[in-house]
Amino acid sequence: MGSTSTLDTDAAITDLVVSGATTSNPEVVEWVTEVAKLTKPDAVVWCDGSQDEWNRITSEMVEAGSLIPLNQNLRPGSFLARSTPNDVARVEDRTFICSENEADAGPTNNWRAPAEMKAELMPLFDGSMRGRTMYVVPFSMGPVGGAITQLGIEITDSPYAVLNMRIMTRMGQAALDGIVPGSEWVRTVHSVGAPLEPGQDDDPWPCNDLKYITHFPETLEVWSYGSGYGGNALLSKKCFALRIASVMGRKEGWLAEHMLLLKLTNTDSGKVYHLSAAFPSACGKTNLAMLQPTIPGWKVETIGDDIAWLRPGNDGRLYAINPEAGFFGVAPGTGESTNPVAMETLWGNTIFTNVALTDEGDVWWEGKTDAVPDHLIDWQGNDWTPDSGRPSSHPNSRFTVPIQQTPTLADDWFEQDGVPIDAILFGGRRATNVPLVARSLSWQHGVFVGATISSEKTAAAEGTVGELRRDPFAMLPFCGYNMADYWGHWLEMGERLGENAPKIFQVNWFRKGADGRFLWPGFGDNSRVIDWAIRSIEGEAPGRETPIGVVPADGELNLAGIEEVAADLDEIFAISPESWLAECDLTEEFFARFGDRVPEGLRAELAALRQRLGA
Ligand code: OXD
Ligand code: MN
Repeated sequence: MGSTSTLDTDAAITDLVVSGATTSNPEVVEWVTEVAKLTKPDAVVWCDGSQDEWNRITSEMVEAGSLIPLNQNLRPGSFLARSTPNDVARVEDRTFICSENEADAGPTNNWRAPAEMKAELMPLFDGSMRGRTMYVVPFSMGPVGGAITQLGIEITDSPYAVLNMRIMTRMGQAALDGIVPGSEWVRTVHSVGAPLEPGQDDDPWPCNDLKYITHFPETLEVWSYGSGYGGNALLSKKCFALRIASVMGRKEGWLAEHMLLLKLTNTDSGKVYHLSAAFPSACGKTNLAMLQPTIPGWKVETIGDDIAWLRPGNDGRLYAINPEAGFFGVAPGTGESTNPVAMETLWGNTIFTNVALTDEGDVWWEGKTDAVPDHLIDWQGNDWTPDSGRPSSHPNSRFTVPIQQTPTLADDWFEQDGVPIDAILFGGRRATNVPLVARSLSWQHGVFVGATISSEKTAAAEGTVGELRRDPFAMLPFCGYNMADYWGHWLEMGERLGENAPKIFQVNWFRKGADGRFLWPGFGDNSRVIDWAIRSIEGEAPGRETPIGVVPADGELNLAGIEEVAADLDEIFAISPESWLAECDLTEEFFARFGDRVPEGLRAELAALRQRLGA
């Protein structure tokens, strides 16, 4: 291509961007122009988040064969998308933190120098949107103008990503209007990496075998290439709201966490509490976010199921928002019996991805109902029967649904400046050692607990203290900087909050008995644990001190209606000093990975724990 034609192309592209621009902020227009000149789309659309826009994009995608409209009587306003089998989940080995210094990414992240990564990426993005429409998606994480809220823009060539972003964020003109010259906002660029030649037929799910999910925390940028799926493509979620935001929070004195948020109302006193909770994946976070208590005395309402941003307020307490506006939940295992609230939430206006299609034009997945349909079209578009010998839906199949459809949504989700947090729970999936609940002895001890959360991988590991997978704060794949510095930031937050700091609890719903059976019923009965935690904060359930924290004293845990569990309480709360000391050795090994960046306070907690265990 000669220089004249490049100039012509650049001028034409600039015109495409500028003619449709819905902001006069030159910083935004220049950035969008720059990305368009690089990626060379055929068209540019500035999204406004309207229903008309949704209708237009869904119609175009149905026409193109990328979305299947579901039966409007059974699942109004809803669609099914099927990805290709090589694009079904987050790709952690292709996820990079590109800080200037490798040590700032830390040993738990893949690192690349920013200039080196940009040099590798830019040739891929060059022309990557040819033959496609480039969408400019402005979005707000949190209520526009809120004290904890942040703004961003995603540029994407995936209409599927646009639709999902409209559900998952407050997307549209109000967010764009909030991005004023000189303000801080996050720039995210996404391309499926599948340019089209003139006349070339498109794939229903375009993507590239080569994938890059890259984060530039010092310049607040995300560049994602090659995948159209979930967290790889909806850049507001894990990329911005966790990896980039965790770095912003450290610099600016707040926290970006992989936590659900709950509102609890004591129906006798009317007193309201708020709780946040971090759990690694596959620990029932969405179920807890939609908890239906099995004991009287509490009303439990949902604020968030995945991400919380927390910031000290003017009164010195820690305030939290759910920065998202939708759920991107795992479908399999979500069902009438396990999570009726989620099933009600999914009545319509939902995008389903990689689940099965019923003969009636509705969706189905493993665990949705006890009865299994006789015939389905599976997630790959093939006939399926119960004898097929394979699941009908991909294990990581998803629903994307507006949070405002949740029947148990708390009005607090709308709170402009968030809600004050009373308690923080840290949970893992542990068959052994970790009791049902224990209150931390101090904020510093609670940070130690969060830093050492672990799960036992397989049944083979049961009964031993080996084979622990550490997932500190459930942030292992999501912390945008050195995990040890992150622990230090949490310790500093505690110093700043002082007396106002929320109380920290360790929980474990998954302890098993010597006979291999789960000791605790879980699900709605987890309300009994929360009930004890709140009463312990109020001083009504002082508990019993053990080496690892304060556990419920005899009679403090409400077991009305599940009296049979009383027989297992000794096992549920058993603390074996030998096993715990062995676990301390593993913690020391784990800390050693971070060298001298581990905060002194956490080393002190490890030493104190060993001492309490009688070492
Ligand atoms: C998620 C995850 O999808 O944590 O929320 O992986
Ligand atoms: Mn998550």
